[in-house]
Amino acid sequence: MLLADDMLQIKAPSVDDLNPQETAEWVEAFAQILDEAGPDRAAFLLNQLAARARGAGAAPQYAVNTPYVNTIPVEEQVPFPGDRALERRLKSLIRWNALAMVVRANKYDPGIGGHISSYASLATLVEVGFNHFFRGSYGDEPGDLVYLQGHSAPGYYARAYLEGRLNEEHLRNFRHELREHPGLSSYPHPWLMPEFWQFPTVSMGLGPINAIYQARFMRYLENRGLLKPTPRKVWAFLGDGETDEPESTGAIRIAANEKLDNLIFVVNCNLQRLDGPVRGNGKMIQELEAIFAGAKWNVIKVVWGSDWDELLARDKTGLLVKRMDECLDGDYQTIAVRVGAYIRKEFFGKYPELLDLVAHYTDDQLARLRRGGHDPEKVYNAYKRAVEYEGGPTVVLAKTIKGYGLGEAGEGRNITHQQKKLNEQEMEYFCQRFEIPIPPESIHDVAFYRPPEDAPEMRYMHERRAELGGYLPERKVKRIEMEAPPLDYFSETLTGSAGREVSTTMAFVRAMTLLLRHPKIGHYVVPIIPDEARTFGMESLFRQIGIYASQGQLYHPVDQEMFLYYREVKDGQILEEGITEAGAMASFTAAGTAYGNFGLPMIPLYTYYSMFGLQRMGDLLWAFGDSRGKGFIVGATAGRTTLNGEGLQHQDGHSHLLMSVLPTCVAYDPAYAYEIAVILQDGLRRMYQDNEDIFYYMTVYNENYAQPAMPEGAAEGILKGIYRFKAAEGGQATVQLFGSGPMLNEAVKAQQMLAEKYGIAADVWSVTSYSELRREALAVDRWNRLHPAEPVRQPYIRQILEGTQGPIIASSDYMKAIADQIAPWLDGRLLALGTDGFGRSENREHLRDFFEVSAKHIVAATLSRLARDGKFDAARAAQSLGELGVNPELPDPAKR
Ligand SMILES: Cc1ncc(C[n+]2csc(CCOP(=O)(O)OP(=O)(O)O)c2C)c(N)n1
Ligand SMILES: [Mg+2]
Repeated sequence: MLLADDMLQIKAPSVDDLNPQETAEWVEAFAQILDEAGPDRAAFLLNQLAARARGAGAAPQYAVNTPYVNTIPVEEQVPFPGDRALERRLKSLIRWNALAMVVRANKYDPGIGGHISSYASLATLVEVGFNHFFRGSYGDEPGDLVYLQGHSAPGYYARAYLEGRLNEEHLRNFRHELREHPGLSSYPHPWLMPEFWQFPTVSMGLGPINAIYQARFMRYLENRGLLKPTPRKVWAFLGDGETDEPESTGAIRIAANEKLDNLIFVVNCNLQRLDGPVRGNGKMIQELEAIFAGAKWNVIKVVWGSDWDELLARDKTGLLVKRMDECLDGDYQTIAVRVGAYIRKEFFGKYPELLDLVAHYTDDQLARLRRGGHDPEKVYNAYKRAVEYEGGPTVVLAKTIKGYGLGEAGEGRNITHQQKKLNEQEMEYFCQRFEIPIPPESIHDVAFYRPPEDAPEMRYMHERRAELGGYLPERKVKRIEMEAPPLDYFSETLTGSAGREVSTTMAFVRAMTLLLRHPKIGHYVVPIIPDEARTFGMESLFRQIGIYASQGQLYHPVDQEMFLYYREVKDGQILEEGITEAGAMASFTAAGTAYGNFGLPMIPLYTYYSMFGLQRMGDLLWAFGDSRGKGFIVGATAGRTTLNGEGLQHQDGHSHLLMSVLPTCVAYDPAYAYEIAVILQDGLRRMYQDNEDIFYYMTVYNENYAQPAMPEGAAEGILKGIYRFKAAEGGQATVQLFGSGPMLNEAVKAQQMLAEKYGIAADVWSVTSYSELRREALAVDRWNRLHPAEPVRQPYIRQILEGTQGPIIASSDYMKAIADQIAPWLDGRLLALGTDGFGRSENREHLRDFFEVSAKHIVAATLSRLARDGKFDAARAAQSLGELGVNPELPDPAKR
């Protein structure tokens, strides 16, 4: 306990004590300093000694751990300011209603699920927050942002029920979202309950990483003068099991580096996850302390309740702390469920002195010694310190018992996570233990209970929330009032490049630059890049709008003499994230939901290396959709054959397939600069002018080619997903060539080859979005299915192709399944070419040959298909393959 404040404990040296008397003198001298000059001075001296020792090669061994006791000593505690009795009453009622909600749901709908035990362990941790800390608002400014542990949702519903924000029908309809009455979703889902839930936290690990970047984004908004600074905090409640997800701890350094003292993590250390103990053989709180302290977080451990204070005070030899330190989590879990006699024997009985220490305690008293996370006074003090702490983030590690209060029904058991049914005896026990005033027959019915409005606890609850600025969780969204710039605003990208060869990446950067300069909305734009700005040709933005750095630029940049130097500024606009696609995605989430959280219509444009982005952050994207996030995601260096040289792990030929599964994602694979401008403009209109809760995905490539001017009237087709780019010259086309991204150029080349070499007329179409075409067609099909007596409707893809002839040969830089999405509406005419299989390190020409998507392969596929259709001589088609340089006997690239 010597250095609890310093968070460093010097481990016993590994050599034997050669001079015990000398050691004793040193320890005594130190104790005297501690007594007379206080812990700060003592720690200072130790640090001085340690520095000297290190300099002399006598470095002490360090462990980033303090003893297994509370960080805040009793003498530093402040008294609990609330009404303990009323708060206990409220908490008990919430406990009951949460439990009743799950038990009832499963009684009438077996197997419907729900969780009891997580909230049971968390109740004190969140209730102290609700009664004393979580701000609903700061006047007319938004208040705290609280990420609640997802599967403890019944507890928040139960509180909202007491608050009168939900009614009994809601509670009865927990997990019955599709029935008559308003239902409650299983977990926090803003998509499903847009006025209640703010943050979808249930996929473990996403809450913590999103909370970190949320806190940072808040600072970004403040530093850029877009948001008034207030003492608002971001709170994230997470499970101890959840901390095993890499996302939970993977970004904690950022929080410390950015000095996010607006961020508080609370880890509910009930020592259990779903199957069993989190660290049966270890100590989760100590492990987390080391990780967070090592990352320079302020760590506050709340291990023991007040009942232990007296014992610890009498423990003059440090033996009790030693026992606390050596007892493993697996044993703590066992102790939690056993009777007092067991605890006496197994925990205290290890040392006779400890048995003496508790000799005057009854078994009952021993069994009731509480853990810190169930003691409001300890929790209050931890939160108070966390809120007041300056200069960095805080983590509160609170020890609790999973299923607290469930008794035999599951307190601390390994099965507790999935306990959803309690028998009547168990429910009676619960009601007794928490003094729930409902008659026995109502227990049988699993009735909910809400005291009359004028009951003291109800008045207290409302008063507390009124004082803290309103109820939580709540999602209040003001309509965005923004006028999207007209398409003309991007006119320079619409008129073509006059033969100059530029990539769509450059075209996108140009369009983004124009947007950044827009007088009304430019300042809302948030360019987000995980360390590839130079790859994408965005470095001019460094100078133009600066890289956000909360502390400015404290060093002389190596390239300061250059015009485009690496310029970090406090009010910089670019979020340069470093190599973390997940972190960048969390920033994108904070920015893309700022319209809801802060009433600021931020427009994030997140550009990443397409292959690395999506595969890593799929779950974060799903949560982004759930959060009703808006913005543009740009997959750059796209395409399995366009990104040359890089190879298998770099070449993306499938992100469009992955993106197609996200219900609110509108995905495009544009070929030309003007298509990008049309998509960007319409995205701004739909998301920020018409307030649609959708987001965009667009792939851009690094192949340079001449950008044509926008054909008249193409905009509608670009947005719907297809338009005729180049009709056949001279005569009706007998073949239709579809192309996307740079492969549209291959289709144009193929069109020319077909005409010149084989006298075959083909139309060329630019397909900007197979997924949008499919969605529209599915919607039309659905309408037709549900209205069998009405005249049949045609999907857009059929309307646009009406009157066209011949097979359709589609080529893209993506897998064949992308084009196959619209096959059901093409009457068997579609032949898709694509880049299925692993990529290779090669140049574009060889890659396109290898994957059979180049112009010559499009020609070969056309002839082959025409031959099969009886429209072209089969022998000549076979011979043509040779002429074209297509070797039909090569192995299938999809399998190589
Ligand atoms: C990514 C992910 N994997 C699995 C689950 C399923 N799951 C829900 S709760 C849970 C156990 C949680 O344990 P812990 O984080 O310790 O929380 P506790 O319930 O103990 O408070 C699991 C595995 C999930 N929600 N998310
Ligand atoms: Mg747990």
